Amino acid sequence: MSAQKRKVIITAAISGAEVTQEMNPNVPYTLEQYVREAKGAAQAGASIIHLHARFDDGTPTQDRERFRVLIDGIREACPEVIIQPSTGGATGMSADERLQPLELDPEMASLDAGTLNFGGDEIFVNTENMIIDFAARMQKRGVMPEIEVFDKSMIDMALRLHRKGKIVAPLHFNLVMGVNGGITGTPRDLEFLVHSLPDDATFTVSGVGQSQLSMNVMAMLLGGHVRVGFEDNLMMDRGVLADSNAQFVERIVRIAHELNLEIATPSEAREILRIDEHKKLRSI
Ligand code: KMH
Ligand code: ZN
Repeated sequence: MSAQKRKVIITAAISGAEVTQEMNPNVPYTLEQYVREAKGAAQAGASIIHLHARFDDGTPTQDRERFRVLIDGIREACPEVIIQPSTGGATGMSADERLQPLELDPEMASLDAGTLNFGGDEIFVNTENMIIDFAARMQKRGVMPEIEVFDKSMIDMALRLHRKGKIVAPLHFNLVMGVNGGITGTPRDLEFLVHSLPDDATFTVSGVGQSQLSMNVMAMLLGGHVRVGFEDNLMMDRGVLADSNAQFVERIVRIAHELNLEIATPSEAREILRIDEHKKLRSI
């Protein structure tokens, strides 16, 4: 009898808020472009779409109605996929602005677990009270947080808030490696973060720029899940722009199969992450 293979969840972070079409013309801005990117990624094997919204001219926005249009369009093209709006938005946005997509009752949303230098004069602000408030709003709506950490101290912050009952289990982390101002995207640092997580937490790994591929592969070796996409990386190789988010997903699928792993479908991803347990906490 053959042993069951471990399933890897692939998240596609298709747009981000910082990258532009000047950097890679395939970054989506319009509804049509978003649907193209989400559908391609989902067909290639992504079960979660991490979503930042843009207006047609590329301006990042957390506007609820723009999210509604994009989510409806993506859902129509790929009804099964889990859509995970960002509550991080772009640097400089207020908390109220960032919280808007929660009003659409998504299954998941990102929950950033600390403040970070974001390069130059940019600061990505997430005070302790903001984290508590964002988590409470998610819990009230039954939205599962993906806890975004950019450094080890953010894991400690999230676990402290978990012990205080402010962030509830099941816990799922996204370890974002290699952000300018965050922890480096090296094997040593990724191991450090993974070993700092509780045994029953799930985790996915994002690597910025060139570290995307190595961090993704290491994530699979360490028992984690994988995030790819334009938000983190625009290049397939040195000097070679990626054609689509799907291209990154396809590469991970190939490597996962070589590593004797299977790719989780959206419904398997829901089970692995135990999204339902968060849904049940809904109190409004
Ligand atoms: N764009 C960054 C400032 C998230 O999606 O929650 C924040 C970010 C994290 O991308
Ligand atoms: Zn994001």
